[in-house]
Amino acid sequence: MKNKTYWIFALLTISIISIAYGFTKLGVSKEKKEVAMDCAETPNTTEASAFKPTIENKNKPTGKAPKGMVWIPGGEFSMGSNVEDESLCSIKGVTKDAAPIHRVYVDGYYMDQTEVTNEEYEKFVKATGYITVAEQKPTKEEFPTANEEDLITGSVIFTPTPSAVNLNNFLQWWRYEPNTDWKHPEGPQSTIKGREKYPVVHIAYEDAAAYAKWAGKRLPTEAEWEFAARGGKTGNLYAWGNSLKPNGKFQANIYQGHFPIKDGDTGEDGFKGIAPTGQYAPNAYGLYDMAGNVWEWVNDWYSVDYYKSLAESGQTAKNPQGPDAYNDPTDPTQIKRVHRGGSFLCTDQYCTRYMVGTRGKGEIRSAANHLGFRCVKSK
Ligand SMILES: [Ca+2]
Ligand SMILES: [Ca+2]
Repeated sequence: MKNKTYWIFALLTISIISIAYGFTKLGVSKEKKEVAMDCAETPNTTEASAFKPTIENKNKPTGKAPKGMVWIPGGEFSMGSNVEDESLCSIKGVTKDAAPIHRVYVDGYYMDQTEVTNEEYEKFVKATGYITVAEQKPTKEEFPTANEEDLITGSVIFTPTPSAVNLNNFLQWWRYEPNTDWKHPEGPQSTIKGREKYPVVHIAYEDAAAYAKWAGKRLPTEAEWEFAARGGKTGNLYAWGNSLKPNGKFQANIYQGHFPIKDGDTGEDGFKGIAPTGQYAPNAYGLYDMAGNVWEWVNDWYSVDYYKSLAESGQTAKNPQGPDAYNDPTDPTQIKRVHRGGSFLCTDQYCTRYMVGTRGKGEIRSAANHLGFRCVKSK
């Protein structure tokens, strides 16, 4: 597997993977990366007071919401996360890019209730003939040093390891698979037959944006995504509340068990791997899977210090559109936008980004089998 092609694409896709697991680059010590950690189910919430109350707008549009969408009233809220809360087991500060908590206002909008599904994406492709990035042959311009025979279409797939591994190198459980794309989500022999209601995956940023435009919608800003995910509540850890398993029941499709080994995912939440959309209760706005299942593209450039700059302004940020440019010092050559919500691979052993205030990031032309999107529409 570790031939030249593999590494070319490992490089191509490194940021999308590091998003979900970005702390691999944050210098976490080896001792703390041992897999069988004893993680608290619910992180410390004693500092939640940094959140001020959410104030929803009162005005509502007349008429019905577009099919499959719900009205999100917008308003003023506290955005971001408390670094001390957003821990990876005992490793603090892994999501420091989501701090500090700062005040934001967004206008109201409609939002898709679910992640965009395969059948929805198929309608778009049939109507337009659109070809996704994963289906496009990589070019010499992108990879000037690659051999011609190594430039093949494909995407990245999670591949469990045969046995326990140290979690310091995500390339152990991700592989570039040729001829893999949204129609072949688990590899060239797989299809989306029977997966019509599953979220579309292997979607790069431009693939998501193209669908949104065709549908008369757009991708949410990061602020819109988080306002919606919080469901009008104030300062919760999750889209549904502060307990990961209220009454002992999981509320999202994430990962339980020993990550990332073969048969390690116990599926205690009802699903090993990806699930059809809408299998768990919606949040207070009627949105499904705002935590887990697949990561979701939003429109903002990723900048590690964007929240800091908004907070330092001392003002409520009005309809923030993201920073003017991307900035990720851990990976400065990769052009990235933000992902939100975590995926079916997020676990308290390794990626807690199903927490509602936390952030992900991804190289804009990279995709994987845990990355999709949903759309919004202005009134
Ligand atoms: Ca699961
Ligand atoms: Ca999701």
